[in-house]
Amino acid sequence: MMTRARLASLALALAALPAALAARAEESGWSLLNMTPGVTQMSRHIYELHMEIFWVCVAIGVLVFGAMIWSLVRFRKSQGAIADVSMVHNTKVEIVWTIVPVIILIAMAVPAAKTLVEIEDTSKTELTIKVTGFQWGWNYDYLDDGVSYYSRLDRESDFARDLGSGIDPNTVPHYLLNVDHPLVVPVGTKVRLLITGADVIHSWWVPAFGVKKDAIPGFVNEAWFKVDADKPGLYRGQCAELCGRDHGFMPIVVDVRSKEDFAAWLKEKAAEQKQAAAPGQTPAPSAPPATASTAP
Ligand SMILES: [Cu+2]
Repeated sequence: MMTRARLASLALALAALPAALAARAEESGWSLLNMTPGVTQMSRHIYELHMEIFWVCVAIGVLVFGAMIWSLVRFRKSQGAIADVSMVHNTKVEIVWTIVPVIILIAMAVPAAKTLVEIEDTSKTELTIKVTGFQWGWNYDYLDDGVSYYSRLDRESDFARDLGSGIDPNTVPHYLLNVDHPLVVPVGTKVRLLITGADVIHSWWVPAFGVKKDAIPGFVNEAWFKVDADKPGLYRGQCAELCGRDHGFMPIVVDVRSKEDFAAWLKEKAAEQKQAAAPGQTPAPSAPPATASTAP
């Protein structure tokens, strides 16, 4: 029999296990197999929810398989165990194995619902960008500023991907993950995306933001993100809905800048596009240019 003190220390050790394992995983590189916490508050909440549920599953797995293996070993035939064929119904046990899972499910539903509500909360956004998925690229419209441009696979990747191009893809930086014109957003700002599709269903996915939303023709889906103030940089994603021949060739790059840099960029871009659209000049194309492909 285990003493009370030993049980208490075992419980303490078990409680500290997740944190200890997480630290170990971080050191060894095994954490790369896990979901990443990302760079937004929402992605962190999704990560925390994922870890909570994961440890619940681990505990259930250990208990269920533990009980099963223990019973198999303890009551084996060679030790003279005789199967009990008379116990076909036990009300007490049935009540317990109904109530306990219900409690576990409710305990998991509460944090899950909280996170879902946060994901759907597009109130109080500071910047709205319309994202339109095309075969095969993305159009970004800064609705309040009249800035609109098309973002597609960068030329270098595009040339290298052609059959018989003679270019070694390993020599192309960020092969198939670079675009010509990234989406530019400011840090520490709640950005709302209005996501739609122009031809078939696409999906705008940037894992570090915890955002993956379908771009469906005829529908406008909403998503939002707010990148941590101390995490400017380049973040990459891809179309996550099989959308045709070049589905694998429509990456996403988000260039997250400081608020000042972003404001300067937006001003410059707006002036540039205004000038391009001025009378006497060729108007800026509102539709994306045809995807250049050398495929026959
Ligand atoms: Cu797509």
